[in-house]
Amino acid sequence: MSQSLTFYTNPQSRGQIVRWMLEEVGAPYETVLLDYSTTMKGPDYLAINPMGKVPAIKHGDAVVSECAAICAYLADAFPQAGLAPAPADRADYYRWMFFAAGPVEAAFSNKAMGWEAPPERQVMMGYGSFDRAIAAIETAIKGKAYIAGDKFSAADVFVGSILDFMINFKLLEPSAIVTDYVAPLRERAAYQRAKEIDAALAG
Ligand SMILES: N[C@@H](CCC(=O)N[C@@H](CS)C(=O)NCC(=O)O)C(=O)O
Repeated sequence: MSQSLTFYTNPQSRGQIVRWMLEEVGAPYETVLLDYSTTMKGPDYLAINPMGKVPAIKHGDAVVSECAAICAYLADAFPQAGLAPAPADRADYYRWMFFAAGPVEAAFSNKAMGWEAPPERQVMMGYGSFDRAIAAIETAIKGKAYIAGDKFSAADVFVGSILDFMINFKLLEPSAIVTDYVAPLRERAAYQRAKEIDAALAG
């Protein structure tokens, strides 16, 4: 018998990344909707994610939080979906997923707050500057449909979502390189299903 799969989210959150991944995986899952100020900070959910943040998943007894970790976990837990390269071919897959989850996330968060390190301090910042971080991502996607090898993977769900998010929140004016990469991802049936589900839940 397959293990239960529960998705903890709020439709207006980074949970949209995991919703897209879940729709790509295609396995049945139950959604638990949480409210920012009440249920997300209640003891039941803090036992799932002590940060009191969404998203998180529970798969059988395994709990995973952090969007990138959830995407990578689901790709491995459901190999039949074909969303992770073979272990020997995961250099770009790990590299760019971790880069987007760490340095790029920090770069856009700081930008959203209106802050950037002065040039002489950028040597200390994991992302250097916002523009440097985006330029690095562009080297990985230039002229390519997928960021890791020649097949769509969880890395495209995560990196594509981060780019999509920055564009939607007007933190990034997309270059032709970024547009050429993101536009076909937005056409995917699973992406569109996920967005429709969250839009309907957000009301
Ligand atoms: N690093 C986390 C970030 C999760 C996060 O910040 N979620 C926000 C919504 S987008 C949240 O739950 N905020 C509620 C709070 O901090 O109280 C991830 O990638 O999953």
